[in-house]
Amino acid sequence: KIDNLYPLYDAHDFWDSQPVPKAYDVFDNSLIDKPIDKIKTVAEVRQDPYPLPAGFVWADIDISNREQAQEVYELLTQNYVEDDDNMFRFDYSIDFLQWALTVPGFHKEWLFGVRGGKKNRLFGFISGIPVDCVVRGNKIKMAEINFLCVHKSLRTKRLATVLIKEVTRRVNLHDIWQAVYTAGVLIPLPIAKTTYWHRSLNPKKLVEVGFSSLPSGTPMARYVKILKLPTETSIPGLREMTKKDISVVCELLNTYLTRFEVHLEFSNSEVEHFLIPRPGVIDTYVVENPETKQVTDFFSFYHLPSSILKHETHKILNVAYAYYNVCNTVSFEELMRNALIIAKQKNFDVFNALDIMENEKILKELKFGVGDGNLHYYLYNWRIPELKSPQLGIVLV
Ligand code: NHW
Repeated sequence: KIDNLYPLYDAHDFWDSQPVPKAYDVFDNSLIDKPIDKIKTVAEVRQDPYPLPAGFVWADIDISNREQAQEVYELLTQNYVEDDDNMFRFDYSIDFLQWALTVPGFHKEWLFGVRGGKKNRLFGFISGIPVDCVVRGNKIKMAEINFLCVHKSLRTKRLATVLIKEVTRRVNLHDIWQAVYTAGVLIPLPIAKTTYWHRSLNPKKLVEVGFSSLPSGTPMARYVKILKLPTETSIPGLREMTKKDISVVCELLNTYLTRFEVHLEFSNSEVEHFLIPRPGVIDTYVVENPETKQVTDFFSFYHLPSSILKHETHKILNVAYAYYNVCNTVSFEELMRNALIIAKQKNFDVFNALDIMENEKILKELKFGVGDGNLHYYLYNWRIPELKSPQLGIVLV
């Protein structure tokens, strides 16, 4: 029996019916590294969409279409994830949503929502994208599920469970039986619990909006000075990633990620999609040796602002999130310090990172502070023993 961190939890009417590990499961070695459900075929998958409450219909969303993307954007900016104190809410941009969802090989029917009311408005949304995930050496085609959202006026009516069942059905129709997802909430049962860390880049604004507080006895001027970064980067040959770097970066990334118990495997076209810089969405910088012209290291971060919900003048918090970072010729600390310098040059207020991969090794040195937010990682229909954050090599946006 393997003890897990979550021995007790409330009854979960929905999740208890799903192929996810339960706290009361006795971990038996013969059950590990296998699906939880019995093996099924596509022919056994329910053919019709799940029924919705009267007045609501399923609607595929063409996220490449500006108007439909705008509808998803509005649903999410007004109803998506908030912090525990309801001070900030994610504000994923339209460009970001299009980037995150129209990935190579995406299935248009995995991006859908629920419409209803007189104006046929969007009241709910969920998305899946196809990924190749490697879990403790087993390569599995999975769906990465994200952007589950139900309008605030329709909460606690079990609509989320219908969205989840429907996305499961649509994924299963592609002969895919596993999924990976993250959530702040604790449900049955995470493979790991990770923690957000924050590096203040604009400490004055962060204190003003209540994102952080001044350490007691420290005047603002001193606090600002402690957190000051060099204005220029220090790594020779650091430059933005371009298309000619795709195959080298793909090789560097895939090689690096094999160190972790759970990671994705990227194709060249996925590296092109996910890492080539896009204004307001993703930044990637490579280190090119000035003599040999070899690309040896890179860092990347994505742009995810939050709406500031309770401040008179500050309305948007500009947040960069660590994405994939690989170092070979410079120290990880120097690489990430350069990422912070670039983020500061680009006017971000704060740089966030999870304690996954090797991030823990540099967080304190680079003056990140631990946050109050946790992010749980989950696998659907695949059982593994519980992991520690540094064993995870996957970032969900
Ligand atoms: S996590 C972000 C989720 N979104 C938000 O937090 C936005 C703000 N909140 C809402 O919109 C990233 C609503 O509160 C939501 C719940 C929609 C969250 N994951 O409809 P009911 C993702 O998008 C369970 C999973 O009454 P609601 C990942 C809850 O435990 N389950 O609730 C998404 C309860 O079940 P239980 C969640 O508040 C992964 C049931 O929902 C959840 O009106 C999805 C209550 O439903 C969450 N974040 O709407 C799973 N939050 O058993 C994918 C609550 O406890 C699985 N619940 O009674 C894989 C599928 C594919 C498989 C393919 C093989």
